Amino acid sequence: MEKTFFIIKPDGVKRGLVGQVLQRIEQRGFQLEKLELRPAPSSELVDQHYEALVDKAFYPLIRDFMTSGPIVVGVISGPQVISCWRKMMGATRPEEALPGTIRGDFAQAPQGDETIQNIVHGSDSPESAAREIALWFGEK
Ligand code: IDP
Ligand code: MG
Repeated sequence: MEKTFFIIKPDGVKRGLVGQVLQRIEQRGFQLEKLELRPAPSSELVDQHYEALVDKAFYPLIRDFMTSGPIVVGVISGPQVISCWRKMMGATRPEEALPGTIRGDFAQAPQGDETIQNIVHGSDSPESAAREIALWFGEK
């Protein structure tokens, strides 16, 4: 069965949205394979997770945001779970995310800086899912 990796980012945990995000996963019928509350992740781990973005000018904002507090990490499985979870998350930018999506219903538009606080992460391909599951749940 297809698997994907997800994160409830620091804004989602801080704002008390863990239950509502997990409820959507369960309501959709996806199987929870792994689920953990973790302390704020290290910069090193976040850099590895976002290895494709570390050279972008805005990357320091992502690192500061992702290391700013506890997160929930998990693995879910189900038919076409990778693309379905990304549809459930909605567009990257809160102001573009449609109502009915997690980001469209819960993410607040940016106030002040260019940080995009958008509640959730989901792997974008089978290769990313395998890499991210190994990174966050694999043997050290
Ligand atoms: P995704 O989370 O929808 O897959 P990606 O393009 O993979 O979006 O970017 C990863 C994360 O990096 C986003 O969710 C967002 O938090 C942050 N991010 C992406 N683009 C920007 C940007 O232009 N400015 C600030 N943060 C960004
Ligand atoms: Mg992405």
